[in-house]
Amino acid sequence: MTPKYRDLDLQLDGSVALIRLARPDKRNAINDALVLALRDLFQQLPSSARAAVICGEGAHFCAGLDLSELQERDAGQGLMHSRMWHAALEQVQYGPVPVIAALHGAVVGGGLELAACCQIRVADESAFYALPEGSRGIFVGGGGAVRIPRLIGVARMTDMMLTGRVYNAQDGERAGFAQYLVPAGQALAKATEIARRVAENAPLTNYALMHALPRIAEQPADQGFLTEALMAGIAQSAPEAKDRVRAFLEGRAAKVTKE
Ligand code: 1HE
Repeated sequence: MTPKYRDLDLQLDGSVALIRLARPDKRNAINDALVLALRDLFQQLPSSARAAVICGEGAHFCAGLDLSELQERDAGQGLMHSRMWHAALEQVQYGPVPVIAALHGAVVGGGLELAACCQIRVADESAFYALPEGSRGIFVGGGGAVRIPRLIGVARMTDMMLTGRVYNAQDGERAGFAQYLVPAGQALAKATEIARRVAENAPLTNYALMHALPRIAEQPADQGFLTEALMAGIAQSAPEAKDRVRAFLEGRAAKVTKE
């Protein structure tokens, strides 16, 4: 039986977990209950899942933080609220399986912060990206200050927050928000296709890509080379890696081909 969460729907399709933000009346705005549900869901993902897709119900992926909960918090409560988002989105980024975000409509504020912690982003032509925090008199608090510059650079993020600039889907793909751009209405299908492909990888390879690569990228080069070598040694020692290499050498595995 799959666990149940309020405003968050989980379905298993073979080895792919499909996770849907399900608050369409509020444009999937993320309130405290939903951020905690995200944390719990990723902590308790069924072990049969080898990849996940996250998408939003209705016309938008996610309108960000639920602004109706942004009451008079003092500085300490604001700090703890942001740390709660960090803890939840940490479970998404460094959870058990790679996560592919299927983006459409608004991908804004905390919704963009959620998208930014997924390993792959697929956007359709209706997607648009913004950080309205700047206009609301607040700051990002869901890890966006760390993750978004790694996608698009500090200068673009600063511009978005200072001026309220909105990126459309095409410009957003060029800027680095999404790795794939598809026609309107096709983001979920493409994300699911990618997730099925990712689910076939050796689990240790997926683990290395999720947990080692982003950390290696943050290390000084001499430490990064050593971490890479340790990860490479572990990955290649797995029986599954040996089987896959043997299959190629014996002509039983696909070659690399152009699209
Ligand atoms: C909301 C929210 C929300 C919609 N919190 N209730 N995020 C923002 O500043 C984005 C604010 N939202 C919007 O700009 C628009 O709603 C959208 C572009 C996303 C969608 O527009 P639209 O015309 O489809 O919907 P709508 O009519 O604006 O909204 C429908 C309902 O959802 C309406 O409630 P209703 O009771 O009047 O029907 C809206 O109030 C409600 N709604 N967005 C609460 N965000 C960890 S820190 C992160 C900090 C942030 O994310 S700040 C950025 C917040």
